[in-house]
Amino acid sequence: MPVYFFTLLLNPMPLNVEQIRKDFPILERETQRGKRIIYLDSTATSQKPVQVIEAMNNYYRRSNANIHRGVHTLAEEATAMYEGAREKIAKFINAATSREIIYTRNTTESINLVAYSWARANLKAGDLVILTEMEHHSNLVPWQMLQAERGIQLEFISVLEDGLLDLDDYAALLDRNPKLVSFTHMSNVLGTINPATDIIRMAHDAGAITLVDGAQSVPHLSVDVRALNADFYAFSAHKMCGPTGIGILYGKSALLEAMPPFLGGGDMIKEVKLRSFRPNTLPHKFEAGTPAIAEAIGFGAAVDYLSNLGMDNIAAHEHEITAYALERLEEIPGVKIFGPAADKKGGVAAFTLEGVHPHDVAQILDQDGVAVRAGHHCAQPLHEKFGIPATSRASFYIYTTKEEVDMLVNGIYKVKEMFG
Ligand code: 7TS
Repeated sequence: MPVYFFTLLLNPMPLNVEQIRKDFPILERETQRGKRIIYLDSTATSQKPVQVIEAMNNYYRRSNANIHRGVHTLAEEATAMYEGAREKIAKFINAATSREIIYTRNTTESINLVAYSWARANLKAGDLVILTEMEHHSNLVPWQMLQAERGIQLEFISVLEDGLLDLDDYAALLDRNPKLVSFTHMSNVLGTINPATDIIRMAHDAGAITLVDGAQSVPHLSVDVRALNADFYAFSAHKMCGPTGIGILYGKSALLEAMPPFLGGGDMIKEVKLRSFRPNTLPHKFEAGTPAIAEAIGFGAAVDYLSNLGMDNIAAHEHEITAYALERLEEIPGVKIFGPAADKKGGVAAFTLEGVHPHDVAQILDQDGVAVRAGHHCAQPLHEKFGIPATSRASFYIYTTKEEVDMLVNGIYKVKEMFG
């Protein structure tokens, strides 16, 4: 049986949430109605601490220049900052070398990079790719596009009623000689933390390679790509205190070396003739054109920020908040929560309220400054599986307090009153 994450957290240090909140200027502002912002939408994007905002500001104020192309002071400084951030990110997920860290725009682009470069070079008609029923659209649509183009087969590990993956179903699919298993480490709706180590080991035993969608795991858990033995691992900066516009594809260097480039242009080449080119070495082979330099630097600052807090401490804080939120939400008659119990999930509570559309719930909560998201959260097939079009979703991060959860709960009681 898989060992679930929270049983592994030993002696975490409590986060000083009051102090942390002072780092996030946005948490001090009020809505137009004069309400304090209760930000419960970090699964969509996290807020940004001053340390990240200042790192990007400083780059533009002091060191702005294009990278890799100049020998002047500013170009060298900018290049060192951009590459320094890559080193920090490599260390953060314990990659063997920063050559395995490819800057992309976001998780979505990272997955598409694998689908375009690795998959188009390695998959042919009839080849099987295994996904799960809980995937975000960004880990479904690229494979559906490849299916239409190449005739690959797609199969999906079932999600059980309690929000966990059906690993017996997975074992049966592995008998069919899959080439790739691509799955989310943590669901953005159910919050389920999937047993990634086991899923990857089983895939390897069956001869498949693995791609992990880490959009929700890297911001919230301590992730070690080498301990997981993941072949590819994708995540976004903006969900982990960093800026929008930058993400990472981690890949084992042997795989990345063998892959054709994705986008063509400047920086990704060693040499260009009128009719041919030689691609650059890793990681630059996959980074065509002027990249998001300020964003990479901001990403490095975000990694420093989270590392200083300690990822195990962050996970423990979120676990405490989530357990409290589930307990309080379950008290409310008519509320149905989706996903597993708190010890098997991250800081997400997706729910429905009987007789009220999730969008109405979100809109009424917003009147009191409580920011939750409503909709299918880019996981439409998962909602279909549970027979609902949408949920309201509250999500938690390092700055979330129990008082904010109480505000959410009070707000839901108010919604119930309004709808009789
Ligand atoms: N995978 C998962 C599990 C996600 O939660 C998201 C974004 C993505 C991939 C895509 O990330 P992006 O940075 O490329 O956009 N999830 C959400 C969400 O839950 N609400 O808004 C975005």
